[in-house]
Amino acid sequence: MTYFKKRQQELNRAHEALLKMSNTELPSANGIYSRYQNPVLTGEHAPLTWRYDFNPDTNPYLLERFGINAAFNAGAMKFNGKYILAVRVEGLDRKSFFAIAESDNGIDNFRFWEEPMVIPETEDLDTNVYDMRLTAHEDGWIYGLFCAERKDPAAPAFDQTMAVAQCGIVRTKDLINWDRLADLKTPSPQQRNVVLHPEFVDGKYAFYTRPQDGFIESGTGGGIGFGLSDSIENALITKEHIVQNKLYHTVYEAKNGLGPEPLKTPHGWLHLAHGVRNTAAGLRYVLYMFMTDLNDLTKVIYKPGGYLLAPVGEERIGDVSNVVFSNGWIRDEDDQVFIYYASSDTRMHVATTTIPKLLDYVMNTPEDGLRSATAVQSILKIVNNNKKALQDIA
Ligand code: M1P
Repeated sequence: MTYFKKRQQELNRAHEALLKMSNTELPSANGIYSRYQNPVLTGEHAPLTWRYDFNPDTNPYLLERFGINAAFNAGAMKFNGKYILAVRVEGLDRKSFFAIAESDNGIDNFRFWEEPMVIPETEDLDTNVYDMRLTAHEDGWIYGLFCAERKDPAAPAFDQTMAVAQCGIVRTKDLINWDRLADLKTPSPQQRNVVLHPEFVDGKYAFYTRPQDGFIESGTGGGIGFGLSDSIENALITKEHIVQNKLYHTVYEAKNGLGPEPLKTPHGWLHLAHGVRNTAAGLRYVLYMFMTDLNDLTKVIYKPGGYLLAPVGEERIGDVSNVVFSNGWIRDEDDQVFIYYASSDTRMHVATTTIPKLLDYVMNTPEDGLRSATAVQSILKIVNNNKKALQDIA
């Protein structure tokens, strides 16, 4: 057998073994959700046909021609009975693009479709695109809202880092053919983490935004915002209302941003978001939840204190360490919920739970009293309740 053939076989064998690897639910310590043993997607899951030229004449050593660095921050939805992820795939060249991966059960055997997504551009060409949120809107379209990043035209010649992030919008009916609409316009110079609400509000399109002064630093801006637009083709928000602000000495002290589209329940809209705080070791990203009123989307009615999910073990290590980030979850017909989250801007994981468990968590976890003394009071309340509860059981 030739060197080429042998190497091709070995590449195929290892890749198939990775794609067919099953996942195992891990015991849940907090009872709220279960993690799984393996990531559901990594850069290594990218099809070999994207990465290698399999023509022995043009690639006799069968070298990798287009390396993939990471697969993370995926939007999610159920489509034609499959669990679909719209993954942020990042090449070795640091450019991200989107690609769909699907699985039959949502926890393992995710496979990328044959080709990455082709996203049309506006006249203002995108340098980098990432973090797509999928929304099946009641207008009948599936929307993908993502961050479109370009070099800041105001950057001085020596500065190669200043960038402007805006919200790009695409829509589709089949997840294959995507139309690009105009970028969302808002009063903020920077927008990331924009999410489209699945229902019309007062006959308008409703957006969750994240206004910021700078590309990295939130500055005087920040918080999870909310705004309405008459049109989706030329989306324009003139007034942003802050729903969830950054708050001193919380897990969202430095910045926050909404994750996936919210889930409607009889009690209110369930939201998953990320919160960021600064530490001596750099920024730390965790996931947290809150609930808004069914009739007033700007009114937070429950906000459990602290985080829902923080990076543990190998999740803590990667390209941008100490980060978990989620922009996709799927609620099944039986109210099972699949939370897709990325760790350290490197790989994708799943955590499973149910709507009743999330409701219980969001509605019954003590709020952050914002002081050490109030934390002790929260514990004492539980301890005192337990004195009676445990006596009743005994
Ligand atoms: O590197 C962590 C995350 O940083 C950004 O999120 P935010 O805008 O909230 O700071 C995004 O670039 C995100 O993709 C990334 O995971």
